[in-house]
Amino acid sequence: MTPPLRPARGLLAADLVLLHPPAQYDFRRRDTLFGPVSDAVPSTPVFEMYPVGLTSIGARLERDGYNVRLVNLACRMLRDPAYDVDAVVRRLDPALFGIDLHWLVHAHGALAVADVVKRWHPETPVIVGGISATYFHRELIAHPHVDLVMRGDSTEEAMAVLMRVLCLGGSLADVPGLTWKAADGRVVENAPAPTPRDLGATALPDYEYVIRSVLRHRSLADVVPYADWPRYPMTGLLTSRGCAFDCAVCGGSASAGRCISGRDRPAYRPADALVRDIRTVGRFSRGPIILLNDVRMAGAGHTRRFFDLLRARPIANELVFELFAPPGTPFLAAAADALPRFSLQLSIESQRQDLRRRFGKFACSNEVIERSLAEALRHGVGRVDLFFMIGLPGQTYRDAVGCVDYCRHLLDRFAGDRRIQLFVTPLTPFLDPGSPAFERPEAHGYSLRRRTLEEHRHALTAPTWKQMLNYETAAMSADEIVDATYECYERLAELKRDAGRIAPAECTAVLARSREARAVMRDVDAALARPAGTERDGLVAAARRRIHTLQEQKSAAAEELKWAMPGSFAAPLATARLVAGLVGTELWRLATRRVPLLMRSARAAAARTTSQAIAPPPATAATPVRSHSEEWAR
Ligand code: B12
Repeated sequence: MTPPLRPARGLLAADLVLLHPPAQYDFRRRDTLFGPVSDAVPSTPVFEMYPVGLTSIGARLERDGYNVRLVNLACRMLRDPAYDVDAVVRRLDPALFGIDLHWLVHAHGALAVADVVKRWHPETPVIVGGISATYFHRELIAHPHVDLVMRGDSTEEAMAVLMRVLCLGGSLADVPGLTWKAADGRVVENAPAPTPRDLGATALPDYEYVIRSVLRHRSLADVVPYADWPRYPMTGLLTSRGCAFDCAVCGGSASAGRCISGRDRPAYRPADALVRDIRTVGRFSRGPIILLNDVRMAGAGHTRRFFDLLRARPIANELVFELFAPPGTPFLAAAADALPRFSLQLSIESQRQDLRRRFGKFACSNEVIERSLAEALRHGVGRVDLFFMIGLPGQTYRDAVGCVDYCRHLLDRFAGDRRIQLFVTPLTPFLDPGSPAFERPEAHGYSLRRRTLEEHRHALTAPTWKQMLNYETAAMSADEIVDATYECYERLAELKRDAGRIAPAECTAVLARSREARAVMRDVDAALARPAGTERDGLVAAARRRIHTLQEQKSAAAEELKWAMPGSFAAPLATARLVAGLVGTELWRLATRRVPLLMRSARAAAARTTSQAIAPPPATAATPVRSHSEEWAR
């Protein structure tokens, strides 16, 4: 069907505005015990980091002359309590609004932001995309404020087609991977877009787009990836889309990729392009760069070329490698040879080899892991972060807390070498949709407490992370997962205190915080066990007030995860040269791409005689817009 034409207007005006929502929309008014939900990432529980792909969509569309503006609403709301989303959205007037629902933790925020957009711009189409949007596209399209869902893990080309249809004319039926509502209310699912085989044309993220966007919209705050970034500017680069591993609980695993995006094998960023991305980062940051997804998945030739290029022209930044199997000596030697400093992140998940095998990663023996650690230390690794997880398939309470004993063993074996950093976090809040365990819970020893998008959206308004959990395991109830988590936190803090890694006062603070969290959870449980009514609401509200204080104290684990940032920003001259170059390319782009697009768009608008509105959804299919106050008592 032919949607109404929405011509591109103005040299600098945005045609597409991409909004990144907070996980829970009204987090500034609602006290929630998020506990450890974001302890393993730089974000807060608001999950203010936007998907890297928003920048690659921006970069791709800008090549065709469109202007794409990115607004990290989550981060702005977090950093400024007075930030008024309604006022900001009201002032924007693009041809299309995009909202990411990449991570399921944004289920509440994404739909609430769609409501805000439609409040001020009822005629402007709203598109939602990302891994979770793809998985739940049928449920999502039934929402009255979602007009379009873009499916797939690589949507740059399809978004270019969609923008052409909206701004120059054409049919929505021609947009690959689009789920949309036809004029008669029918939901139409276009055939999926082909999944690209490599990422040669796609930098993830595209930092040049980000810098151009800052210059054009004169706002750094809109694109900051997480709240702490200005103080702690860590950068990341994604080395692939899709994964060669098939971890039981991962929504980005090989089988999840097939199930969600129809991807049959990973697409890699070629070594030359990856090294170019690293050098681009090096022109504005001297901080560490983390390479996400195991760079070795692309094969030995790719890894060799990667290190050869870095050796040929050395960089100044530390590289941090996320690895899914222990590194061997050749890899470590190459890294030590090519880089000024390198570090490793290894999520070994459990001290038990059989559980690791069942999980799908680090299936080797502990001895192999430890030999690899010894080699890494010998090759001068900067630090090695070792992660353990609670809530694994087949893992009992004893296994879960037993990881701390193994941590003690590692400290003994490596004589307390401070480069080895130890972390434990629960699988929280959700078992990922599309993961083998979500799709076949019984086979993997899980039972699901929630399945639909609406159930997850509702879970995100719960008073504590225990009610949010969407799963239990055959070996551990939600209560046990929570208890094991706090016991691990306490024991690990004591271990680190005994090893002289944290001050006694810090350990005491962790223990006190953990005790208070357990007590609040007990109160919430007792309140929720009562019959619904004002008494119950009052008790939950009282517990939420205690949570307010608890949430304000920062998590020790989140702080330890931070890297030292020696001279985080690059030499001013290098940055100035980069910026000057980008100003030049932006002016050239406006002249050679934007102006012709504006002319074509104006001609298309003049030629269009009839238009058809994007139909409202059929009344029966629509999910009613919920008032957020009807849920768990505030
Ligand atoms: C890299 C990564 C991260 C990075 C973040 C990178 C980033 N900023 O994007 C880090 C390590 C910080 C991270 C954190 C988290 N992650 Co993560 N992460 C991944 C990983 C390894 C790769 C993701 C990927 O391939 N992206 C590339 C593609 C798929 O996405 P993209 O390029 O960004 O976007 C394209 C499309 O998705 C789509 N799209 C996305 N958004 C939108 C919006 C619109 C409007 C449109 C049209 C299209 C669109 O178009 C884009 C361009 O083609 C996957 C596992 C895997 N192998 O897939 C997990 C994964 C995505 N993460 C996951 C989770 C759960 C998380 C956390 C919530 C974990 C936690 N509790 O802390 C946090 C959330 C952090 C936050 N938002 O603040 C789950 C998600 C499951 C689910 N359905 O919810 C995954 C699948 C697996 C896992 N368990 O780690 N993650």
